[in-house]
Amino acid sequence: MTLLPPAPTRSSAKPVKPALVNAPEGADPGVVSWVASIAELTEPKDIVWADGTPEEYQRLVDIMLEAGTIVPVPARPNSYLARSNPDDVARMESRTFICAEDSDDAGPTNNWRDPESMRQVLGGLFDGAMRGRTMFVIPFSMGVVGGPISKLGIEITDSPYVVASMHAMTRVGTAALEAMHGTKDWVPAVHSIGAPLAEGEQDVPWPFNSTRYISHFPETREIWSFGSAYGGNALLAKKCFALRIASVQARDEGWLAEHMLLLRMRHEDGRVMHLAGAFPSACGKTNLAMLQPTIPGWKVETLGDDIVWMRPGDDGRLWAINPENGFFGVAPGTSEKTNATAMAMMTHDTMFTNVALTADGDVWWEGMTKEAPEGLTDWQGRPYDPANGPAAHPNARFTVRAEQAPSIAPDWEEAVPLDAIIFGGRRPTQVPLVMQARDWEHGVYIGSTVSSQQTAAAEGTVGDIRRDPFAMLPFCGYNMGDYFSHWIDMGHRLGRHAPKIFSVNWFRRDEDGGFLWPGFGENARVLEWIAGRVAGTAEGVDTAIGVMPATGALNLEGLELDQETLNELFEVRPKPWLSELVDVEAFFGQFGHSLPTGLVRQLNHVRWRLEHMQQTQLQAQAVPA
Ligand code: GTP
Ligand code: SPV
Ligand code: MN
Repeated sequence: MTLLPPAPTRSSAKPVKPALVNAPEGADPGVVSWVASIAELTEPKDIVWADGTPEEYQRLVDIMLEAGTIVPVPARPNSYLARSNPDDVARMESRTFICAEDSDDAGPTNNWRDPESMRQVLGGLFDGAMRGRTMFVIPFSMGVVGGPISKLGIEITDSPYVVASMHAMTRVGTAALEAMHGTKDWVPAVHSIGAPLAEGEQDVPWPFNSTRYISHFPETREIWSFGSAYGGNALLAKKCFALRIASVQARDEGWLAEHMLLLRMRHEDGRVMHLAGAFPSACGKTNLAMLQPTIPGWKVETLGDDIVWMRPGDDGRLWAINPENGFFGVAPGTSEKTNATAMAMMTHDTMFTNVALTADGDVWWEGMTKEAPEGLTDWQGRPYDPANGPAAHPNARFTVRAEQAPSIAPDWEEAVPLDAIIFGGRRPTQVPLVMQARDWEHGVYIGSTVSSQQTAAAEGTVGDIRRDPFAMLPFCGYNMGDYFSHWIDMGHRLGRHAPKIFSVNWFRRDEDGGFLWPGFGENARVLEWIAGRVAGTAEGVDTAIGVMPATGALNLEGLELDQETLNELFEVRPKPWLSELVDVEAFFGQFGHSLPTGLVRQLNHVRWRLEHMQQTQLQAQAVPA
């Protein structure tokens, strides 16, 4: 990695005093001079190097309590509620940029900016941006420090909320800093809320700037984020590094960085399956990762809920880790019924953001209980009035360390060999409950054509259906046409060791808008069929769009689901599917020459099968009874 000088500094810049940089003894000189250069640009009042200790966490909490950024949640030990500014509540995809030298390397689905002109813009914005504030330097490791699939980074930020969140989400501290000694292989990430404080100026509880730039420089592996303190905009280790920059590193180094959950499903008779699953934001990864099976014999162990890094091992198999250290999960919809594991892990040491507060000092959000309790305070700190909208923001979140999940696998920090990969989205029609790809290339086709209803995780109109290939549309740091090719190449490399690929859809609806499938713990039935397909014991039937469970192959015991609903869950109607392919073709078209021919072949094959189905008036052959 070459560390280019940061965006042009002011000509009047004074060198930063070594005392201000305040570097821990033994810090790599390259690290120290980079930190000094950022301090010179942003002019903080002081610099604190994060060590990741509980004492430091407590200091951050005290700072935030004092500033009014957080309030205690008395019903839960060591838990707090942060209320963000209503203009800073989700990822901002329209302000997320890939600054590759060549716009072709960003591709048609990313916002491209010329690196040089972006450096000019950032140079202006970051100039003096931290005046009057403390600059925190957060050395961190994604994956265990020194692990074979792990990577190092440093985030600089002026937001204590970001530092506290990074404590939970990554491995912060001295060990990571020491691992950077003598290497340039770490990702520099600079974040500022962009709200300098003048001498004597009173701060606000959630300072931010409505000018936003979440900028990535894939060639130099740099991240610069300005304006927002929320989630993926500001916790730069997460989407910015572990997906956008890491996907570029993965392309160059022969591995995969994906927006996926990771779980182990274990039967008491000894059967074990490792599964990774890509679903767009707020489409069920955390819930599936913590699933409590409703069918006897099975148990799910959580390995990760949002990001997976995968590398072929010496044995030819694909090995996976969760590079994160905690969960930044969607609160609304989480309840004892839907995700008892998540409820249990949030009983203490949790940072909540934008949830409601009850009269007796506990948190609440839509879906936690049927009725809203009396005397609620909404996420903006007002007495709850339904006329103002929901009590909790739809993208309200909880932040906890992974170790707090009762379902966490005892060996969750180690790599596991993958057996299956699933793709899913929110599709009210069309897409069946589950199907298997005929082979790897067909699986890549399925991944590349994932589409889903928009959720509140990013700005945009909730409910609009959009293509979100591999659930990576907002997170791929390079041209997605090249990304599809990289996936196809990975299949050639893995050969017979490649994980099996599936598509799932928990969100198909009936005519009245209700979900056809009960979801949550019942999804274990689908995972059981997938495990059976991997083991070669479960029956499947080939249909025009993929392999579906044969009659009787899906375990429906104890589930009250009538035949009509079941038929609907698996129904394949050629006409709407053929019109969907028109949309897929248009989507593929924008990639031009970078689209791998394998995907065109797959598209034509599916179309041919659907046309044949239409001509022969065949109904979907595979409807499990
Ligand atoms: P990000 O953290 O944004 O990447 O989201 P995620 O993919 O981890 O989604 P999460 O598991 O947090 O679920 C988001 C919403 O979908 C929550 O409100 C869940 O209650 C709901 N959900 C999850 N699984 C199911 C399911 O099987 N059926 C239904 N109907 N809803 C589900
Ligand atoms: C997502 O939007 O996919 C998230 C939340 O996991 S954030 O960290 O804000 O990106
Ligand atoms: Mn996510």
